[in-house]
Amino acid sequence: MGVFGRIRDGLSLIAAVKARPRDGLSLRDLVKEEIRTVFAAVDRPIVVVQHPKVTLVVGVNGTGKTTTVGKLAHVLKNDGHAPLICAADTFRAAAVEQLDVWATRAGVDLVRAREGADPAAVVFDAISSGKAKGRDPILVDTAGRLHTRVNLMQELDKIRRIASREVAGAPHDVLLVLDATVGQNGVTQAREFMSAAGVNGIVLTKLDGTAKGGVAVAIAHDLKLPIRYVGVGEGIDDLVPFSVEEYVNGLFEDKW
Ligand SMILES: Nc1nc2c(ncn2[C@@H]2O[C@H](COP(=O)(O)OP(=O)(O)OP(=O)(O)O)[C@@H](O)[C@H]2O)c(=O)[nH]1
Ligand SMILES: [Mg+2]
Repeated sequence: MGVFGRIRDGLSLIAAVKARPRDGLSLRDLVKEEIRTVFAAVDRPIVVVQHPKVTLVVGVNGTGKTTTVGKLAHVLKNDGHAPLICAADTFRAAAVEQLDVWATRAGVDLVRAREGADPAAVVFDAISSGKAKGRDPILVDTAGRLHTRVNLMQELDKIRRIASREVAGAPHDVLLVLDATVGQNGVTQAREFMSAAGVNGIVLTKLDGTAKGGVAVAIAHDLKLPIRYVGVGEGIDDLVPFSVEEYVNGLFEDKW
């Protein structure tokens, strides 16, 4: 599949490329330049007025939320931060156990509650514990949910309300974890979670497979959301900050 196939939703991108003066550049270079422009326009830093920073990780079932929280704790710890993981997926005991394994791997503490507890209450506990122990940021893993499940979306709302009551401006970061293999469906998921859960950034997982992640351009272009990290495997070192250059080169890896 050619690059234009991968960025189907980027039709206006192609129009923009056509409108550009060629200046002797190849079509490929013009497209690359246009894609860089799209990402540059949405690259804005997160302002944290009050600490600890609270990062909420959300998304539909099985996209890689829990794995991402574990890897992210590892990345941030290596960067000199002291993260704390909060297990706000209280539906299944197995979910907390899975996160516990990741917390141990990353060498960070986990705040958990009994199975079936109110996720917002666990977030409250984690923020209190973070404040008391000087942990920052608080990384909150949540249960997978479809945006159509009103009660589950209200649960996210409650988590957000509690967080903002405890720390001004929290949650500072609401990361939607998207499975790159779902293709352009990701745009729909992102749009829904953006309006229902205040998503302000994307983590694109499973880019180690065949997916090229063309959806990233569409999300940045259509929804003005930045891609913060990409998941490139199941190991602890397999989360990397999104790099526009690597991404653009990846899109153009094969001949077209
Ligand atoms: N290859 C690959 N697999 C990944 C990546 N991220 C997550 N996975 C795998 O995807 C599966 C689901 O990951 P989880 O982290 O449990 O997903 P989740 O979103 O927490 O799932 P729920 O809590 O059930 O909604 C696991 O088998 C992970 O190992 C990635 O970047 N690459
Ligand atoms: Mg999970």
